This record gives sequence, C-alpha cells and structure tokens, in this order.
Amino acid sequence: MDALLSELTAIAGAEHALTDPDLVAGYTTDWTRRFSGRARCVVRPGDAGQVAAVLQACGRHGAPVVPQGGNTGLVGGGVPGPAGGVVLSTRRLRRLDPVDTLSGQVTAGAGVTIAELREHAARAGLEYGVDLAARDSATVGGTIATNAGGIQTIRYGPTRAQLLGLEAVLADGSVISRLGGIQADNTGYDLAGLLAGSEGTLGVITAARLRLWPAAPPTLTVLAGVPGIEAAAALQAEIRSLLPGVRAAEYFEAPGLALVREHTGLPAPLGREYPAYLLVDAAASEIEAERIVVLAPVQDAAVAMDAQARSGLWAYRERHTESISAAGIPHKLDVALPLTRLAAFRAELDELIAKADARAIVFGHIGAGNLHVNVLGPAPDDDSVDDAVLRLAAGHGGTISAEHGIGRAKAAVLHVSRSGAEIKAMRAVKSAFDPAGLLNPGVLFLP
Ligand code: FAD
Ligand code: 2HG
Ligand code: ZN
Repeated sequence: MDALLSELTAIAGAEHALTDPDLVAGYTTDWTRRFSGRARCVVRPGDAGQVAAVLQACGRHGAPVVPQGGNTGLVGGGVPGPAGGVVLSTRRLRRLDPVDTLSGQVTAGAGVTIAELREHAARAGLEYGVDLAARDSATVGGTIATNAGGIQTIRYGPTRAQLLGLEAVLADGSVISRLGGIQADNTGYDLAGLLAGSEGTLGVITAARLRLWPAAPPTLTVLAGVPGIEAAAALQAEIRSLLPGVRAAEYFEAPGLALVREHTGLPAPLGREYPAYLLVDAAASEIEAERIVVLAPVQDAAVAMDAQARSGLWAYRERHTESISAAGIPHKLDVALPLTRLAAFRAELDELIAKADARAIVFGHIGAGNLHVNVLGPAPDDDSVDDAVLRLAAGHGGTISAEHGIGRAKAAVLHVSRSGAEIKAMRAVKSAFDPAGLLNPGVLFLP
C-alpha cells in the first residue's frame, strides 16, 4: 500500500478509503459521461476533523484533491482531470440539526441531499428555496460549491442567497466555521459568499447554515403551447404580472419533448403539438388560475391543481436531462441572456447548429433568461460548437454559465465572460486560499 493511502486509511477507516476499481468507478465519471479521470483513491471522511487530516496528508504528498458531493454536476468539476487525484467524497457529512423555527434557519451537513433538506424543512412548516431535478442526489455542499440555481430561482434566488454561513476546511487543513446564523454581520469579507460558486477550488464545505422560507406550496401548474421563444418570454411576463405567487417559469421545445416522450413513453401533453412550451408554477387560488387562462394570451394549456397532476406536467420538463443522455453524450451549455435578446440568440443558434451538422435541444429556466443548450453530435472532446455557442451568448450580452459553473468544461473560455482584471483578481484569491494548487486543479482556471 502506498504511503498516502495508508495515511488516508488511518484517517477515515479502511471501508472509506477506496481503491477497488468497481467501487471507485462511480466517483470518476461525471453524470454526462463526457468527463472522467483516474483517481488514486476515493476517501470518505466522516467529519470536518477528518476532512482536515485528509487535506493535510494530500498536501504533504502533493496529491491533488477533487471534492465531490452527489456527482450530479454537469461541467466535469467533481471528477478528476488528466492530473488524477484523490476524490474526497462528502457524502458521509450527514449532520442535520433540528429546524430553528424562531429564525427560520437550519444547519445541514455537506452530504445531506436537497430532497432530504427540503423534506426536513417541510416537516417544520418551512421551505428550502432551492429545488432542482437532481434533488435526490445533489448535496448541500455541491449546490453551494456550484451556487446552483434550479426551478425556483426567480422566486428565492440561487443557493448563495440561502446561505447565512458555513463551515469549511481550507487547503492547509484549517477550519473556518460560522454557523451561528446571525443575519446582521458586517465583520469583513463574506467568506461564505466567496466559497459559494467556488467549485471546490477554495475549500471543502463541510456544513452550512441555511435560510428557510415560509412554506407557500404551489397549487397551480400551467403548461401552455406557444409558437416560439419570444411568445414564451412574453407569456411568462404577462402571467407574472397577473399573479404575484409565480415561483417557476420554465421552457422547452418540440424536439426536447419528442426525446422525453420517446424515453419515458409519456403521452402528448396537449391536444396538438406546438413548437415550444411554457410551464409555470404558482401559489394561486382557483379563481386566480381562471384569471390567467382568460387574461393571458394562452392559446392552449393544461392546468393542474392537485399534486399528482402537477408532477405529471412537470415530468415533461424535468425528464429532459435523462432523456437527452439516453440519446447520446451531450455537450451541455448553460447560458443566460437578457430576456430581450432570447429570440435573436435562439434564431442565430439554429444557424450555427445547422452549419455544425449537429442537433440542439434547448430548454431551461426562461423566467431567469437561462437556457440549457444541449448539443448532440460532436465528439465528446470536440469543443468547437461549444465555443461558438458560448461566444454567441456573450455577443448578445449573456453569460457562459448561468447555474452549472465553469468546471473543466469551460475553463478554457472563462475569458469570454470575465475580463482580464477579473480573472487576475480571481486567481489572486485562489493563490491566497490554496497557494500549492491542491484543490481541484484544472477546474475554473486552466492549470
Ligand atoms: P458534485 O457534482 O459532486 O460537484 C459539483 C462541484 O462542486 C464540483 O466542482 C465539486 O468539486 C464541488 N463540490 C462538491 N461538493 C463540495 C463540497 N462539499 N465542498 C467544496 N466543493 C464541493 N444545476 C442547477 O444549478 N440547476 C438545476 O436545475 C439543475 N438540474 C439538474 C438536473 C439533473 C437531472 C442533473 C443531473 C443535474 C442538474 N443540475 C442542476 C446540476 C447539478 O445538480 C448541480 O450542479 C449541483 O449543484 C451539483 O451538486 P452535487 O452535490 O452533485 O455536486
Ligand atoms: C435543468 O434545469 C438542469 O434541468 C439540467 O439544470 C440542464 O441537462 C441540462 O442541460
Ligand atoms: Zn437548469
């Protein structure tokens, strides 16, 4: 056994320092199957003290560390790159404190899943603001590290907006902990905010203090057929002006729906087919529901008021990711644009994809201007279409990552969305936190 492995085994226990290829396999390939690398081993520490000891041991041996939560990330940031490394899985960090109903807060370990956290909050009559289709596997730590958005971003903001403090282990093994939940705290740099969206490059998050919201469960889901993206953007704005309780405004198109139906066997959602669809979730009464169907320019819509019928409509949107993966290995591009530029971007995207002889499935969180462009056709290591799509989005005043992050997938094109001065400042932060470059080399910045 090599010296590092015997140290990691001593820290976490033999059953949590894995080298058996069958056990390691699930940690070294990402969800899309586009990114994979070799791991020297997978270590699963059980508390922050063990995380600190693991980082110190890896630092002494010069072994890069790849933090990993639920491994649902879509930009290759949670699996080793060509340099290999030790995968540090946070799934055993399962602390889940009782909900503090007086302040509407909870402390959760990094390895708690979003579904578990949401259920825990719901049992106390409260709601965690972030929700996403990967809820059963995506973790508190992973969603903070990517600043995940999800289907309720237009209502509650992304993960960073839920964060009141965190506990994390830095590259040198020091532990920073701020889990007191004090909302009014102006004592210097917001380290929790900085670690949110840092994609495992600045520290390993071990727990977080999170804001909860009064539960206002959605009671109404509308799925409307529309002629295209411009109409969808206009309709969601109209509905949001009529209903104050809108919490999700989602978009998909006929080609994506066809893949979902092929993969799942679901029937057509409406009486006839449309080029595009808008899905809206709202906390609304039956009278308000009738009002939107009458007042908003909805041509054809399915309206669901009970939980089962609502989740039936949501399946058409939420099952896109798995259905696309069943059709091939997608290039996942996650752009956001000003709503006024969506239609122009969408039209030019079609031209670009046609020239590349590829196929694009477009869907996303239209209320936030966030489109997921999934390109099927190019080889996994051919980035030419990716670059063109990201530059097109930037050319329309958009960003190359709305919610999935930069990861390994977009490290080479960070400069498309960030100025030289911004990248210099970000690299300075990275060097201050992790001077030896131990944590996630190749993620966010090229090595
Ligand atoms: P991982 O995939 O394990 O890791 C992601 C990144 O975070 C990596 O860079 C990793 O190094 C780092 N990391 C993980 N844990 C820690 C930690 N404790 N400390 C420091 N760094 C850490 N994303 C959205 O934003 N919105 C969506 O709506 C959405 N829907 C999805 C639907 C499906 C079906 C799937 C498969 C994915 C979806 N995603 C979505 C992407 C993914 O779920 C998110 O990026 C999520 O935040 C990843 O969480 P995770 O625990 O799986 O992290
Ligand atoms: C979603 O919104 C996720 O469903 C996944 O962010 C997007 O698969 C994708 O590209
Ligand atoms: Zn998304």
